[in-house]
Amino acid sequence: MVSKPPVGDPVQDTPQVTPPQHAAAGLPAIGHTLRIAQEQMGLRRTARTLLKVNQKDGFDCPGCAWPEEDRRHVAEFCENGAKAVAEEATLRRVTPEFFAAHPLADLATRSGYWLGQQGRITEPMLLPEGGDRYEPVTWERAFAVLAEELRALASPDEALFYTSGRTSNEAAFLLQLFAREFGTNNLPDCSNMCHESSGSALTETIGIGKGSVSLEDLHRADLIIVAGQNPGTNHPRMLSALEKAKAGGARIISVNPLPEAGLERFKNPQTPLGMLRGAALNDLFLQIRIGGDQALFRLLNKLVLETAGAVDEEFVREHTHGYEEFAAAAKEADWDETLAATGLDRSEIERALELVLASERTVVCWAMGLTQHKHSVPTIREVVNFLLLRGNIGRPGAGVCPVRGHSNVQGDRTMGIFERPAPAFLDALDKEFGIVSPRHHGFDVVRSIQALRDGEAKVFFAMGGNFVGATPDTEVTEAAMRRARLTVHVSTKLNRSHAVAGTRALILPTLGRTDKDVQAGGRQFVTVEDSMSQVHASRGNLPPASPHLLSEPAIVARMARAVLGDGSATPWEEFEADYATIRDRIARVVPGFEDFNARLAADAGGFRLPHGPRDERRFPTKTGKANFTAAPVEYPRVPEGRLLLQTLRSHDQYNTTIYGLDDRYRGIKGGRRVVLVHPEDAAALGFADGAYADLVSEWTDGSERRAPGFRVVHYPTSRGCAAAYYPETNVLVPLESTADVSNTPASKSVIVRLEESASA
Ligand SMILES: Nc1nc2c(c(=O)[nH]1)N[C@H]1C(S)=C(S)[C@@H](COP(=O)(O)OP(=O)(O)OC[C@H]3O[C@@H](n4cnc5c(=O)[nH]c(N)nc54)[C@H](O)[C@@H]3O)O[C@H]1N2
Ligand SMILES: Nc1nc2c(c(=O)[nH]1)N[C@H]1C(S)=C(S)[C@@H](COP(=O)(O)OP(=O)(O)OC[C@H]3O[C@@H](n4cnc5c(=O)[nH]c(N)nc54)[C@H](O)[C@@H]3O)O[C@H]1N2
Ligand SMILES: [Mo]
Repeated sequence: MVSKPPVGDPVQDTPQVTPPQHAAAGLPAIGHTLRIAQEQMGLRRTARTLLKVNQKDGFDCPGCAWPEEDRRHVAEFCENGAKAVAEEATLRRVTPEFFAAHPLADLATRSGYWLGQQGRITEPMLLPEGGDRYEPVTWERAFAVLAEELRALASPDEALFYTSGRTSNEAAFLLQLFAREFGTNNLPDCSNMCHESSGSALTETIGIGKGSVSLEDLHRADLIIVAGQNPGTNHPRMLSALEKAKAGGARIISVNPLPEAGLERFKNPQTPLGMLRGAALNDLFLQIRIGGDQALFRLLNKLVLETAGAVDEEFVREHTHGYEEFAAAAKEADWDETLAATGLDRSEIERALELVLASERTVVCWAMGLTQHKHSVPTIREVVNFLLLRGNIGRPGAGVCPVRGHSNVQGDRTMGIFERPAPAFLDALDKEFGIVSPRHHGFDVVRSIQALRDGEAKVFFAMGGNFVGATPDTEVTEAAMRRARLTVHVSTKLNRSHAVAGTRALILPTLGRTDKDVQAGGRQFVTVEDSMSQVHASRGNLPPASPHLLSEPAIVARMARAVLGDGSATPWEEFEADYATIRDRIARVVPGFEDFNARLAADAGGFRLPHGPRDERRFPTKTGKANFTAAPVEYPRVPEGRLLLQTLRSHDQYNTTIYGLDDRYRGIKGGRRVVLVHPEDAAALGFADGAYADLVSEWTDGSERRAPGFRVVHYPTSRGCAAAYYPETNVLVPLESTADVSNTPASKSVIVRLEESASA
């Protein structure tokens, strides 16, 4: 295997701007995919990996959580999935020599893009107390350090175990088991920053925090509303499902402050005609103000209530609770207030209502545009009200569709990665393993940062992800992390979190999805759960990036043995040798996984987990029915001269992993420090296109945060709103600015002012 040399820091942020595009995918996407893949992997590896993505005998794409079609294409991946694969299967390597040449202080000056471009980490590394750089260590020593620090804690609750959503079911199950045997529910995860608001709202209203639709339902829908989601970049394979739905007669409404190219027109790379012409997807584009969605759905609900025969009365009577109170609140919805909150015209809302009333089967899809606001939970509850009114849950072609991010973020939750576990789950776990799990709740992401900041937590362990890169209030978070006694990152690649270390720090390099995993019990596979509750196997086929890597399950098993020692009766060694033995335990603890191994053996495509509302209109809520709710309508109030900033993804990134400096569909090239502002707002604030501005956020306690040097781009976003990329703008999001109930950072509503920039 030929390693490629690391690349130098190419980050010269000089964005070039051309008009945004009006169609997604198609030929440029394929060319782009192959170029990136070959640069990282070479030709042979490119063919070897990309043909195995999402195949039944292959690995699950490490990109998004969108499900696979039952009849798969030869190439069942998209441009951005291919980039995620190439990023992991790269031939570049980060070796002990690399760490010798780059002290911590040097790593801390590098961009996230540069760090990621250095390649796969090859050996475990330790930053010793007082040391200025990471040094190679043996795995034995690494686990001994972990054991030393964890055993020295005054309470197990001084340890934090974070999980990012790529972790397999098997590794996740072991990690939560270890944490609970150790004695804590401190299991924050990326979900806390992502779909936690969806989980909170859905669990309360329909009794389960997961989506209720399958791909088949999307194909059969009459109306699909896509609110607060940019599938052209973040879930490109969803566009095929939307195209198919349209071919079957479905209408699509997109609700978004930005005109996203993927929702305008889709050029399907899997079909020849699609490549040429493409299909128009959107029937109606509601260019909403940031945070206006609850008001929009509330008014639509009022209008449905006022239309004779529009409410599914039988469904409401048989299956729901709280209708009267909700209907009374909805009747109060006010046109003028709604128009102010949404920035829409009356005629646009009337057109939406026509489409809603014409549909017998409606699906609402959403992602971060709905989940990352102060009032996200009531917003999503209002979406549920909207669907319940016309009986659109638990019948074919209809339902709720929160579109998940990370490829196994939903599975990790199912496996018990949750700081507020259900008592029934802990009971089953305790019974199976003869342990006593703590019953008090643990810390979520934001609480974990506060605990580190305040000295309440001292050991931070991350199963993947980039904690300091992904979390809000970067300066506060980094200072908090540096107070830790020990920080530990189980990682495939370098990122910012490795450069922000506690007194001691460990980097534990691990196998990725694409790597072949051989243990004492032979070749292993793992399992994942997609956004539509389908559980299936994932099997890597590449020689691992280095002979020193351990798999994630192996790392947890060895950590558990080192920390718990003879005190644990759990067969950690057996779990490490043969993951089927982990699945046997999952089968006995987690409902829906009965005969786990046998069912996987029978069909590598896996099985769907049960879902009461979807399968039999059974709603496992406190009332035993689907709950209507009646929260007051909220929307952000933005002071004069300020903008409401959303922090979002470009086309060339996967969360904090930056693939390149372009955002092709939005017409941005060669730089990421851009802020998209409506031309008239920019003019009113005195910023020409091409001017440079500092973004200064203003928080209710009077504090301010600054992100300097953003090129102003005049862009057709909704009035009063702005957009800039994450993670560069995380510095602007106050730690305390979170969603009510779910505590998710409000990354999509940051009040900012623009100041002329000194650093053009
Ligand atoms: N290639 C790629 N794929 C990814 C990821 C990636 O980074 N790169 N990330 C993965 C992860 S973890 C996740 S969670 C998903 C994220 O998938 P998305 O949620 O699509 O990601 P964002 O870029 O945050 O886009 C938010 C969208 O919501 C819109 N929006 C913002 N505020 C509002 C609002 O108030 N109302 C409405 N109606 N719309 C609003 C924005 O304009 C934008 O279109 O993607 C997953 N897939
Ligand atoms: N401002 C703002 N902040 C946000 C968001 C936003 O929209 N705006 N979105 C939020 C959302 S939705 C999410 S999900 C979070 C994402 O938060 P995280 O999941 O923590 O972040 P990622 O950038 O996805 O993590 C990337 C790192 O994961 C590691 N990695 C990759 N593959 C593997 C693997 O197979 N195993 C292991 N062990 N490690 C691996 C690599 O080292 C890589 O650098 O960010 C959140 N933060
Ligand atoms: Mo996410």
